[in-house]
Amino acid sequence: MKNVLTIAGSDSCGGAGIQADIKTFCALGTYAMSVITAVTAQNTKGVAEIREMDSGIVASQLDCVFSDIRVDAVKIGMVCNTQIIETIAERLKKYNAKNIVLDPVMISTSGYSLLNPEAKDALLKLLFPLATVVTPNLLEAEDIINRKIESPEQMEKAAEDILKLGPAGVVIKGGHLEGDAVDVFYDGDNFEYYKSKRIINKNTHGTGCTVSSAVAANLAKGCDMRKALSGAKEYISTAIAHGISIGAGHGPTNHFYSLYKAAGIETD
Ligand code: PXL
Repeated sequence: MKNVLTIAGSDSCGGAGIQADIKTFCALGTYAMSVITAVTAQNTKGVAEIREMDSGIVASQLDCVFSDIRVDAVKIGMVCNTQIIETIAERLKKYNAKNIVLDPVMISTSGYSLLNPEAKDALLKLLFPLATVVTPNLLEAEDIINRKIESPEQMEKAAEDILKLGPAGVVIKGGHLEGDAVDVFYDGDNFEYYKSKRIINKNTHGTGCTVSSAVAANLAKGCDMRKALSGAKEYISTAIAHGISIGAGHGPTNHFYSLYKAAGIETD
């Protein structure tokens, strides 16, 4: 079995962050480990409060995992601040981590800041160059390149610019554009398009976390990048189509749809 590590924040309502990542790793048949950067108090309606971990305990969690266990892939989500980013970058280099999927989490869908705005530079300078692939959504990509993206052509140009920051690959998730959900991947050689029908479902909490974790799990299992991305797209499409209606706001996606279905457990 392959081992996958998430470095991210905890989501008390279980749909995003660490919880989404662990569910995804397990659903895709890998062993899940977690380094927690922050605890968020939130539900389907939004974020109430955040406590960032100090960078010492982040370092210690990383040391414990990497000094003992083979890590086949790493997913990075919410990283909070410059000190935590510096710690993660230093440890990932020290341990020669591979298959690093970086989801540049900045603002939650409900509008709450998950990255100190002053830490954006550190995220781009220290973590982007270590990434096998970065997975911004349209809004995050706009924030990274400081301009609007309104068409697939502009997504390609944005992917070129983001690649210059040093990751080996970039996938810009176009779910926020109108029409089909089209993701654009670029690795400096070719553009690849990943299309899926838009699924109308309000239960989309944790979608970004889930996709990036699925890519990490697939890379850990030895898929090449194209297979990892297409498999992740397939997994998230099913998880959104069968999203779970809990709470008054945006419920989570359904990480274990196949398992629940096989067990005869009603989730729709
Ligand atoms: O989807 C971004 C995200 C990442 N990490 C945590 C979150 C969220 C969104 O709510 O709560 C912990």
